[in-house]
Amino acid sequence: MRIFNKVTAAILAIVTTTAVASSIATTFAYDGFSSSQNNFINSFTDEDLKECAEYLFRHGFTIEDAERILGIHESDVLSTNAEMNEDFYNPDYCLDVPHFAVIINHAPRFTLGNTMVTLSANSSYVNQFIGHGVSFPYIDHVGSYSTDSYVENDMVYCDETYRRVSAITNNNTAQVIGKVFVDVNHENVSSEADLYNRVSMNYTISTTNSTLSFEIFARGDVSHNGRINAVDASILLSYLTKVENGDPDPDSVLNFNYLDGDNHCSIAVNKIACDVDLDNDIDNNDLVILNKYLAGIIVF
Ligand SMILES: [Ca+2]
Ligand SMILES: [Ca+2]
Repeated sequence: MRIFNKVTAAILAIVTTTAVASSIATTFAYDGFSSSQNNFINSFTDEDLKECAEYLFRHGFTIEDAERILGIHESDVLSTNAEMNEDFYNPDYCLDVPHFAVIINHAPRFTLGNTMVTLSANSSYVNQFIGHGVSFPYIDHVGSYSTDSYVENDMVYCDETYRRVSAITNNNTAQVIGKVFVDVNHENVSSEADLYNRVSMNYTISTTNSTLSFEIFARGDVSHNGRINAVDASILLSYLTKVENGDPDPDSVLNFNYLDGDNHCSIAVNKIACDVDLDNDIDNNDLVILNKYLAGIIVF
């Protein structure tokens, strides 16, 4: 209930901002911030929220940005938290933003030799696949990657080949090994769940100790619940704040359980979704871009 609690705290805080800011015992003046910024920070009683607000001001976000990202003006925030048993794939509609398939290796330490993955779909549902290398989950990875997209008999395909790609030493948690852009034909795909069901994956792997699977996410949907809103920005903000502050387990904010009782490798999948600007890294610019999207300044 981590994010839910934060957002709840944020909403409660804004209701009583003036009174709370002037009376709570833990009010501090933060070096380098304006009095308005200090009042905003001190409007939160939750220490994690204070740190998130400080992060935003250190990185040049305005108070208006901070209010939006922390969910204060999002009336539907409380009903859109994945930790409240949201669907993993929304069954009602397909978001009109770019989608990506991520290929997940469930035991990366055992992956040696070549791994070959083919995604396929009927061309009435997917116009094309475009493969992208993913480097940051596999720190210190070695090996090579190639991709090939083609069309045959009303089917679109994407062949992904990973040669001698090895994972972090002794790392045996699920990792995303690759990312593929899924060019969705929105006229025929009815929902996020429908899109997932229209895509198939086959693979071969050189060892028998590991398996692969795939998931599909929409750009900006960090929580993978089929909605893009302040919850996603709040999760990304929490992750970035924990990384910058040296928290020992920043990945914890990306870990969710969904309506079907599975967490769907949520840390691995959601971490890829945190790369909102698609530059193969997770940093402050991802939050800048997501904030601009939420403010209606840009579209994905
Ligand atoms: Ca979301
Ligand atoms: Ca990025």
